[in-house]
Amino acid sequence: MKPSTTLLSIEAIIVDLPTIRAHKLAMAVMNRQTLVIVRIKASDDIEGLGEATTIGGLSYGAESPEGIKLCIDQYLAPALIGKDAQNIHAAMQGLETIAQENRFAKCAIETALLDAQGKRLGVPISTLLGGAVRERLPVLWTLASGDTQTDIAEAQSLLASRRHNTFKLKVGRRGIREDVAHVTTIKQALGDDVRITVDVNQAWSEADAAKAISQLEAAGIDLVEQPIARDNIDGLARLASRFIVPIMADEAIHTPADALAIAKRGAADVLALKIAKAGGLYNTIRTAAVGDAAGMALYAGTMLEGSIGSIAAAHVFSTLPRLGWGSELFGPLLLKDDIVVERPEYADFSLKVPTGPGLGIALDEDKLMHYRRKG
Ligand code: MUC
Ligand code: MG
Repeated sequence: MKPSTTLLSIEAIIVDLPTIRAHKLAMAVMNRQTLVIVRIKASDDIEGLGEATTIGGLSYGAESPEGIKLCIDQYLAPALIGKDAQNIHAAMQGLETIAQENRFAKCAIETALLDAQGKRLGVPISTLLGGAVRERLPVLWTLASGDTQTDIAEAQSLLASRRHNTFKLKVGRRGIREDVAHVTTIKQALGDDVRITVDVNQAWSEADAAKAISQLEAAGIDLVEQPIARDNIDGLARLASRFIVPIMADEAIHTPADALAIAKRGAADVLALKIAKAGGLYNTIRTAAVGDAAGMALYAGTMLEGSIGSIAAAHVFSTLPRLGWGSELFGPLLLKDDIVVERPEYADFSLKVPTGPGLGIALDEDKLMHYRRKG
């Protein structure tokens, strides 16, 4: 049967936005964030938006913003034009033979298809996915200025304004002695009621990790994220069995198959799920189901997306029955400006999941024009 609604156009736009301060991670220092915004148009005139965003060019993963745009322009868009805009599973399955992996690019396309379908049916994406079980998501903030006193002041002001009460510290740029001192000083300054996690972004050797984690555990740190290289799954398993403090897998987990491998080897207590790593919202649900069934706790992670990507993630994470470690969907707050008309709402230590059709957010065309990469 011929579909009644077909895809007419798919555009991938690179957008560069300045950050509010330098964001220092083990593998990159970010003074701006680059988003790839995907805009689809269907034959019924309905538009959909999606976003593919990574961290530090190619320093977090194998897809760069420029590569994502090329993948969409050259391969994914031509394969989708003329296809049924309403059959999202069929559209995404068709892309599997066109492009191996390239999950960030596929995530942006699937998000845009879901946004359009939600607008078409007059329901939010969370409803398309079966319904939200929470209206707001707890959201932490990452302290990553690189300076201990600046981080403490930043945390104290965010606690006072009730925006965040959990903080993730980025470590791994310096030696472990300095890192442990930095984390311990912040933990002591903020007190026992404030949850502190650390993200090493794979920077430590297994021996350094064992040494540092024992000190962090003694200092009362609540969780350690991706301490060692992502392919050292056995090493992660050894750390997870050695320490009480939960070990979270981030770079080591993308797909449902990764979740299964980690579960089989007991390589993590918590999984950092991200819509881009999974290759879309439905694959996030599939990955979550594997982790959940294996008894691992789940965490709504971020690639520091802007508002479109963060809200897409908020929709899917609002539907998961269990989300033990809350979320870090603060990406829009790290940006000085935005390309949407109304920025996401953060209050009471949480992010509101929009209830309007589709994503429930609209593009600011002037801002998009201003910040899109020229030339
Ligand atoms: C990561 O590795 O988890 C998440 C928060 C943040 O500051 O960086 C990201 C990436
Ligand atoms: Mg991480």
